[in-house]
Amino acid sequence: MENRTADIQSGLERAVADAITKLARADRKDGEIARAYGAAQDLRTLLSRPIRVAIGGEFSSGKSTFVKMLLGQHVVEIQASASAMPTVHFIYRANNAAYRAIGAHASQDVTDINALTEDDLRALECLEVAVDVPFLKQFEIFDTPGTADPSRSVDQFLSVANQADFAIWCTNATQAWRESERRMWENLPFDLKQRSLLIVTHVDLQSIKSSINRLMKRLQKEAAPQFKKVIAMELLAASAARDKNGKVMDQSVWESSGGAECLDAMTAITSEIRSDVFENVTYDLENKIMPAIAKIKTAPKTFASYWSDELAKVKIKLRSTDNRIAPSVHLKLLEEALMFLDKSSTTQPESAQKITARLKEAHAYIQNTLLQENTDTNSKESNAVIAQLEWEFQHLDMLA
Ligand SMILES: Nc1nc2c(ncn2[C@@H]2O[C@H](COP(=O)(O)OP(=O)(O)OP(=O)(O)O)[C@@H](O)[C@H]2O)c(=O)[nH]1
Ligand SMILES: [Mg+2]
Repeated sequence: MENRTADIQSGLERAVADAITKLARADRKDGEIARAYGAAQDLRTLLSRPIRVAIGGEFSSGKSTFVKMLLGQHVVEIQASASAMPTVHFIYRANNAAYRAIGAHASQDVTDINALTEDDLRALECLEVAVDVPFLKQFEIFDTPGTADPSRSVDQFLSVANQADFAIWCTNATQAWRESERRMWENLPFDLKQRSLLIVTHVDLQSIKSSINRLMKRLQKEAAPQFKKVIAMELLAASAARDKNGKVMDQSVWESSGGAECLDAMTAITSEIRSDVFENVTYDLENKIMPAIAKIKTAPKTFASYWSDELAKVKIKLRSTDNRIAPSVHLKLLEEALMFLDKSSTTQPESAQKITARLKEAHAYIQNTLLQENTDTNSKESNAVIAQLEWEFQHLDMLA
C-alpha cells in the first residue's frame, strides 16, 4: 500500500475505533445511537477487510495456474479431477495452513485435506484454504471452477463475482474470447466489469507466437471495452520469475511474462477501490455517526473523579522529571482544582466548602514554606501534603 493510502486508512481506523468506544459507553436503547453503533462496526469491517478477487474462465483456461502465480508455491495441490473441484477461497492465516469445507447448509474444519473424496468435494459450495502468504493480507482470492464445465452450475462464477470487488477472467489464447465467454461476461454489473482484468493465457505456446499481435488487436476491439485492461501472460514463466515468497528473482522474465503488468494493474484497481471505501467511510462518519455521538449526554464530572484523574497525571509527570519540582507542580494542581470547584455545580455545596478550605490551606503551606527552596526534603513534604489530601477526599464524609 502506498504511504498516503496507509495514512488515510489508519486515520479513519482510529476515528472509527474512537466512535465505537464512545457509542459503546452511551445508552444504546436510543435508536439513533444503536444504529450508529452498528454502522460504526460495519465501517471497521469495511476498512480492515482484504479486497476480494474472483478468478473466472472456461475449462482449463489457466485459472488455477494464475492463482498459483499470484500466491507462489505455498498453494497445496488437491488431487481431484477438475470436475469435482468447488470454488477454492484463499484467505490469509499466520503459521499453519487450515481448511474449511463450506456446504450449502453447514460448514466444518477439515483436518486432512487429502482425505476428502471427490464426492465430498463435489458436495461443497466452497473450500476455504487459509495459508500464510502475505499477499493474502491484501487480497482474498476465489478460484472458481471452469464455466464451460457442464457438471458444475454455470452461475458459480457469477455468484462469487457478484460479491467480489473485481474479477479476473482467464481466456486461453488458443481460442480466446469465445462467444460463450462473451455471453457469460455480459451478466456482470457494468461497474464490476470496468474494474476487472482479462488475462490472455498460454501466449508462450509456439502456435500462438506468430499470431499474437493479430490476436491482441482483435481483443482490443472485441473485449477491451468490457474490461479495465487486457494483459497477455506467460503464466509458467511469470511463476518461475519469483521465489516462493513472491520476491522477483528474474526482473526481465517477470516483465516479459506479463507478471509485472498484471500485479501493477491489480494494485491500481485496489487503490481505486480503497479510495471509494474511504469516501464512503468518511461520508458515514460525518452523516450517521458524528451526529449520534453529538447527542450523547456526558455526565458532568464529580470533584472526586476530577481529582483522581488529575492526581494520576501529576504522579506520572513527577515520575518522569526531577522530583524537586514537586511543590510547583502540586501548587498548580491545587490552583486548578480550586477553579474546577468554583465552576462546577455537581459537588454538594457543603462538601465543596470543606474541600475549598483544605485546598487553600495546602496551597498556602506549599507556597509559603515549601516553594522557597527546591530541596528533596521540601519535595517529600509536598508529596505528603498531597497524599493526605488524596486520602481525605476519598473519605469526604469523615472530613471534620
Ligand atoms: N504453456 C502454458 N500452459 C499453461 C498456461 N496457463 C496454464 N497452463 C496449463 O494449462 C493447464 C490448465 O491450467 P489450469 O490452471 O488447471 O486451468 P483451470 O482454468 O484452473 O482449469 P479448471 O479449473 O479445470 O477449469 C495446466 O496444465 C497448466 O499448466 C500458460 O500460460 N502457458
Ligand atoms: Mg482450476
